Amino acid sequence: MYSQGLIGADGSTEETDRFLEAFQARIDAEEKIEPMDPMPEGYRRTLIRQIGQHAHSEVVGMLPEGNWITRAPSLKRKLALLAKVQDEGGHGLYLYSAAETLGITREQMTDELHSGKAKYSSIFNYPTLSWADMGAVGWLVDGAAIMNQIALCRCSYGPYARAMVRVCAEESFHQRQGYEIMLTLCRGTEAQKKMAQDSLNRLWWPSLMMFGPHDGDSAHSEQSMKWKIKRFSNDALREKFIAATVPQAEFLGLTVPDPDLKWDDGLNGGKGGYAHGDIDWDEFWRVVKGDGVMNRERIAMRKAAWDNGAWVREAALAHAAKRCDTLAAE
Ligand code: BYC
Repeated sequence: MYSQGLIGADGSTEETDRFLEAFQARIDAEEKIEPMDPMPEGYRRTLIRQIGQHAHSEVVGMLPEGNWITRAPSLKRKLALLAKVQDEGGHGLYLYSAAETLGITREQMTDELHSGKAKYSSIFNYPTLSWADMGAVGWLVDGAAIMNQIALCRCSYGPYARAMVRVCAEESFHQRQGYEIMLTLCRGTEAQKKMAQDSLNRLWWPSLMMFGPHDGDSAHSEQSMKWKIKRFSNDALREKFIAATVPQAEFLGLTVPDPDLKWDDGLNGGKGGYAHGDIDWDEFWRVVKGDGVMNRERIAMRKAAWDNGAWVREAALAHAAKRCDTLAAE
């Protein structure tokens, strides 16, 4: 079924060149690529990597917020947070299913997460220290995720693009519930506003890191944009996020923790934009490579959840096998 995926592996024959050209023509014509379509091996591998990492991010992303469900300040807040965390689990499932259409199994992807071979978003290796972090995660982390994912709704690979439509609708609700928590805190007591400011101080820079390295240091962007897996570069999306989020911080009466941040009319060919300080890239790569504050704990929690759920998977498979036997005997 996936033998087509090997076309182009040696990159040398005329037939291969013709195939690659025809494939690129389909991409340029905005045709969606579907699971049974022939595709270059590099396209397939890039998608497995990105969709797998995206799925892992959703599932690991349940942990920092799951941590606060029992400590939510009211029943309504608890219900909203519970629903949000469940949504993230659902996003992980759509995405694992989309990746499976490319010929990798859920078990293989899980092994890669547990062994550290597959990455997940750096943001989830930061701790959530206060209730205000539930506001800041929704506002900033889901806000950054939407900025990236709206573009992925137009990804050239059909199953990924379609999964993103529902994910984006749910992320919009998440962003709003986060912003509303921030608004409530900022209109509350001095201590509550201070808590909100502290969250923004800790989560602003890690949220900007979610968009990945600068374009010049992004190993995959050029090819991924040619294949229309990615529609915008990492820096372009980061700039859009900053432009959308700074006015929201101002409305809250909070200060973005960047002394170099200022509006500059001359940026973007005269359209204007925010000039800002640079990310601490040493910190980014340290976290991405597994040495953030929470990396070890997050992976240990995921492994424990996988191991503890083994009996459920075994029971479900045994039930399915028995049902097949029964149907075959009828
Ligand atoms: N963290 O060449 P580049 C959510 C890696 S969760 C870790 O630019 P690419 C939510 C990158 O993988 C939503 N690693 O890569 C859930 C690559 O490493 P490998 C998460 C990063 O793929 C719960 C290397 O650096 N969203 O919504 O072209 C609660 C070079 O980078 C990061 C997604 O996953 C990072 N931040 O572009 C709340 C979106 N950045 O594979 C919310 C889907 C880069 O060569 N993913 N790396 O070893 C993407 O759009 C792209 O993969 C990225 C990176 C923009 C992230």
